[in-house]
Amino acid sequence: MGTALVYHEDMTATRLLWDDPECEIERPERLTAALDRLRQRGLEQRCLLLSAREASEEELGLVHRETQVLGKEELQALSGQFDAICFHPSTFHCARLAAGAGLQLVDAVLTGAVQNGLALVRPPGHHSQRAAANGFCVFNNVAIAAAHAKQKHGLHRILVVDWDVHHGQGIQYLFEDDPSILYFSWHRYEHGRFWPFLRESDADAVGRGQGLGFTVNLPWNQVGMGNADYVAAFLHLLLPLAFEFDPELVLVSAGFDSAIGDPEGQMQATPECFAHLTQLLQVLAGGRVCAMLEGGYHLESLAESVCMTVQTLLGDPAPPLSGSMVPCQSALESIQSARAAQAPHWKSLQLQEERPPPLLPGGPVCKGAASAPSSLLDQPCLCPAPSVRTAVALTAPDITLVLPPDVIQQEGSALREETEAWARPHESLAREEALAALGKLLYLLDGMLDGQVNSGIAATPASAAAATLDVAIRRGLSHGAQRLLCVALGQLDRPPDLAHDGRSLWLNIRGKEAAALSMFHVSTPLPAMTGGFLSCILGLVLPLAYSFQPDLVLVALGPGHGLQGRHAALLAAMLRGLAGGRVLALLEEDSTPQLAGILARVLNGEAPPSLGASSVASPEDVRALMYLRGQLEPQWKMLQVGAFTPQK
Ligand code: X5A
Ligand code: ZN
Repeated sequence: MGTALVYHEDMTATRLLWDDPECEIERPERLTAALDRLRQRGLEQRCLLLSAREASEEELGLVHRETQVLGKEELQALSGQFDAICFHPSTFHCARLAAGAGLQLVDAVLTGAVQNGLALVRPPGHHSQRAAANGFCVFNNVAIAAAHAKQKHGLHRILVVDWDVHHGQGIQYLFEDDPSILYFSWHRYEHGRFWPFLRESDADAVGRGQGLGFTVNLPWNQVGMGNADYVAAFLHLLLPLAFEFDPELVLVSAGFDSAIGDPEGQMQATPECFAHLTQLLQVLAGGRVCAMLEGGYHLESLAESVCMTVQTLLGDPAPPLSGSMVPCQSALESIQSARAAQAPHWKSLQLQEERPPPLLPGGPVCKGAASAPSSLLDQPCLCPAPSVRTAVALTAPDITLVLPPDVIQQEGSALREETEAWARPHESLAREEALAALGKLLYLLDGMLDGQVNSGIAATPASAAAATLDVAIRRGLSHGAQRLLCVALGQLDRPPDLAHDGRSLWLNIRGKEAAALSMFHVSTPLPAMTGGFLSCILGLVLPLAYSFQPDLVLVALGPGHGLQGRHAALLAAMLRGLAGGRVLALLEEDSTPQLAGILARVLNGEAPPSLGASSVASPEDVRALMYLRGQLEPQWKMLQVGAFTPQK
């Protein structure tokens, strides 16, 4: 399907003509630095290049009251009428190109010409208001694109994610009473002491009238927010609402002044974080994501972050995040206050705002903070990009029909003697079929551990699923994986003699009750409905996984896993954010080719199908989640959502 890159070099023309320390950071080099880096990395070449066109008067009129063309001498005087604006003779042309680029991108995505894309534009847009330029922004590119998607394409639900470090108050004002546009913005706020110094940037501004709950503000009250804070904000605030909203299109106000090194933002998130944010958004709206550049003033950080975003739009797996994944106290307070402000308007937040239930009686208490493998967590788990993104080692011949051309069908098997040696302790692996399947799995796993293959799918007879998984875990740990995450669905027991040494984290989703037997051995019931499934993924699986920072993920759909195809696809798509996408899915041999096909496509970078309007999590699902959160939060910090202290 592809990724569009919309650009026009004319947008480098507008620049500062007089001294102005506030405006000087918004320079033409922002675009050239980003574009040069995209070229250097071979990313531009992989995109569909679209040359930006000017937006028409009528298109600008979707959002703006009137536009005027001025002579040069009037520009400086006019600039003085606005906050943080410096006009140039070319500004209007550039601004019309910037707005036009957004329109082209939305058209390309909504007509199916591409799956997603990025518009590399100047001037930025999200501060611009109906009749006022503001904060380097002339026309509100994203708002115009949203209005156009509604008017020309008939869309009813558009999610706007504003990850720029400033509050896009322009977008908020334009859509504050519009329930068809869910606007999310995080921003440096410092209790109102940071530009644009607005009371309405705080978490309690939630929209008005019909639009109540469709404005979501997450104010950062301290600088220095990093990867853990940003990912936590997505998992615990944005994504629950976004899934409930079920957008048809995602627009991103992609400002990179929220990245490390930026003089405006003063934040700490590394460029890789934007790969993760992008990947997390790609599970929405069938993957229809249109990103438009907003701020970003540190050229190096900007260029890298743009590359990360484009690379992820192209379907490459996100590189592992560096640094410890522990959100800071101030971030947790902000996330909690935004959740509290939104809770009246969103079912997915309501149940979770209740007091946590007491610990289940008689359950074993989780211990393990002392055994947290801090030294292991410091080790980088970097591997060069594998030549094969996804390989499939299956026996069913009709699988080829549903696979994209770049997914490799693996023929090879591990050596017979070696396979037998691994199988020996397991009675269930004695049968020829089981042994043959194990040989294929071992070969695939070795390819992944050697760095030739990024992700894969293997199958096993149902009767040998547990034993095969046991071998896969051991093989992974003895052949290079430092930290292995195993997400096991259905009747699969944790290998009893697997050490609790921090090198593996076992998460079983099935079971009748939630239990944390140690911080590395967690079970939770499989929720029946979509709402419960989503809160399990966002509230438990991903926070555990992001805290653990695995370098290999096994996801096993064992006997009685009970997972629908679209749910399995979503789980795989989201687990792909871990371990640099090094994910091995293990299926039962009699799984449908449809299931294998959809998992292969998702592991290969395709968007999972959207889940549609979701039901609410059941009280039992919520109880299980709250219980495990209470048990595990002290060890796995990404589970924290703020404000609630687990009972000791
Ligand atoms: C788009 C953007 C920032 C304006 C800052 C004014 N604008 N001090 O990042
Ligand atoms: Zn900004």
